[in-house]
Amino acid sequence: MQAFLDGCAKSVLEGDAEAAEKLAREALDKKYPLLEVIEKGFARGIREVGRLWEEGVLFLPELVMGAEAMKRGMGVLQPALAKSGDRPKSLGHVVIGTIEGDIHDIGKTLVATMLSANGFEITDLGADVPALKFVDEAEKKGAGCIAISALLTTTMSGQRRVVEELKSRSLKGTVRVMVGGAPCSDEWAREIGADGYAGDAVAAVSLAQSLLGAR
Ligand code: B1M
Repeated sequence: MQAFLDGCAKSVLEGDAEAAEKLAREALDKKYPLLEVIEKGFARGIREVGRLWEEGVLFLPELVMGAEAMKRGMGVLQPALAKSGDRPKSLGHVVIGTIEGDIHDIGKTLVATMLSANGFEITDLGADVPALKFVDEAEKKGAGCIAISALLTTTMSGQRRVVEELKSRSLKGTVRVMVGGAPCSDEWAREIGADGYAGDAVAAVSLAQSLLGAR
């Protein structure tokens, strides 16, 4: 299994989208645990790409190729992951997206998939979503939770704007807010008045369950 996970990471590190897709199909055929394949394989690869890029070893085109390979693999795995949960009834409605100015959507989509697989109704607004749109959509859909992803230190302040907008519409407390993404933390969530922070997709499911009273 470790050799297989290393292969997944390597396909992303080398920006080889064809290899990533082939490995993802192999994971399905061999019924490997999909979350492990994503987190310990493909996501490990993309984080390594990010680290090497930060160190100046890789350049932007290589970062983009790594992300493309990651997305090709995820494109195969995500539909299967979404089907893997049994969903007797909705545990609550979550409006999710990546905040304005930020186009990083791989982690957000993984979180959305896991929430959906675990029984939550999801409205996925995509990436680069204005703060007001999160609140408009939550109001329109009667959602109990807004989940905001931010991967950039320059965009995370948008999460605060969502909380402020909920306050100004007297919805704070009625609509709960969870934040996530690499620069976020428990401390940041407290600072901006969000209801919680989740560090990965599994933690996001537990947090949504507790925020929406589903356990
Ligand atoms: Co960008 N990028 N990027 N990038 N990129 C980072 C985030 C960076 C840390 C890289 C680095 O320097 N090491 C850095 C940010 C530095 C900072 O702000 N301090 C960075 C930068 C600077 C940039 C650009 C500015 C580069 C440039 O153009 N000069 C640019 C910005 C574009 C923009 O958004 N406006 C940019 C562009 C890109 C690509 C387009 C090439 C590509 C994104 C492709 C895409 O998403 N469609 C990309 C990538 C791939 C990355 C890294 C390498 C990997 C991100 C990723 O997909 N991880 C990233 C480095 C890193 O994160 N280590 C980096 C895999 C994913 C499964 O994990 O997203 O962390 P992650 O999600 C996790 C958890 O965080 C959590 O659960 C997920 C699953 O476990 N989580 C949540 C995420 N959202 C959550 C929400 C929740 C709960 C949990 O509830 C609300």
